[in-house]
Amino acid sequence: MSDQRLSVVVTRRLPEAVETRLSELFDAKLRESDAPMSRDELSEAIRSADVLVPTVSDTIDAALLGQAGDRLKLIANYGAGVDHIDVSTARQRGILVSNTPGVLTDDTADMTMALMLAVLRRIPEGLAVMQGDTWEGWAPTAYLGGRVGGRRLGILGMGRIGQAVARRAAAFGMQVHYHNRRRLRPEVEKALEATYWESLDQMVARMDVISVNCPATPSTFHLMNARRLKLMKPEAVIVNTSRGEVIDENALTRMLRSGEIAGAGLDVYEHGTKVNPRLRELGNVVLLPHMGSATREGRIEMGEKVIINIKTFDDGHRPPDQVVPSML
Ligand code: 8YV
Repeated sequence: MSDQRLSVVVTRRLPEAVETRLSELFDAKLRESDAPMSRDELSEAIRSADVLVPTVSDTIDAALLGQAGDRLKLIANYGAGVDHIDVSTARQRGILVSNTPGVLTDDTADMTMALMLAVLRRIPEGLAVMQGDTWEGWAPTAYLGGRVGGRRLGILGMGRIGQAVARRAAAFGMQVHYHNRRRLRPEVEKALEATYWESLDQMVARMDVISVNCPATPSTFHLMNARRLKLMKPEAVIVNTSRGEVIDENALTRMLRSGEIAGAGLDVYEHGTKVNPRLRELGNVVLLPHMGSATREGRIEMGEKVIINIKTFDDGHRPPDQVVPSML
């Protein structure tokens, strides 16, 4: 370990146990407010820190990185997705980037299933009736949804989270299909009982449920664009717990309104908190505020990963969860 403690700036409030440990190990500057940092605060942080711990709510772009000076050596992201960080520019400037993969896989996959069930089984409608005290009693034809078992699920992006969704979906009796940049190794594909589609168009056209589980990169931007959304069967639904940018939100909203797509379960949005207001008005969508990985356990484990990445770097090694542009 170096003699001087690393200056670590954390951009958001984190669970207390994580903040305590960060303060024990490093010269940690913790956030006092619940709000995200302003651009000015980020700019100050990036100039004064050896290590920055940002989250998905911070845009670490080339302009910001241009202000970094010589001090900043590591961006230890608190989260798995790094689409808000310009990893290539960071690399050019000799700044390492790390993330927290693995520890939010199961929680995000659970939420994917929760959204799927909520949309197919009309859970929000039932909830509204009970909360509004307007329930008129059981009826054979009331609140009929679609059976989950037997439905064809097409997973778009078969990384850790996609595979965790596949395992859950199989346990629900769904038929699992997937599209991915690279086909899985035969033994993995077999264990997941998943059918690979080289053509995303062909997969989309045949599925009952589409689950978006790929990261946001330039090549996945609007992968579900208007043309592809139109390929979906009118009775199909789409779920997204990944990143909003993968779906053309305006096109999806139009098609949900017109009934060309039966329903959607969304945890993430194309323009962050600026959710298309028309989406909010629809009865066939379930909207969540980016809470896919929001468990107490997961948030602590994310913090532990951040700490290991910083500590390993401080000890003179590469952080175990280093992200390099070729991985994206
Ligand atoms: C995290 C996420 O909560 O890890 C990710 O990529 O999208 C989230 O579920 C968030 O990133 C925390 O920074």
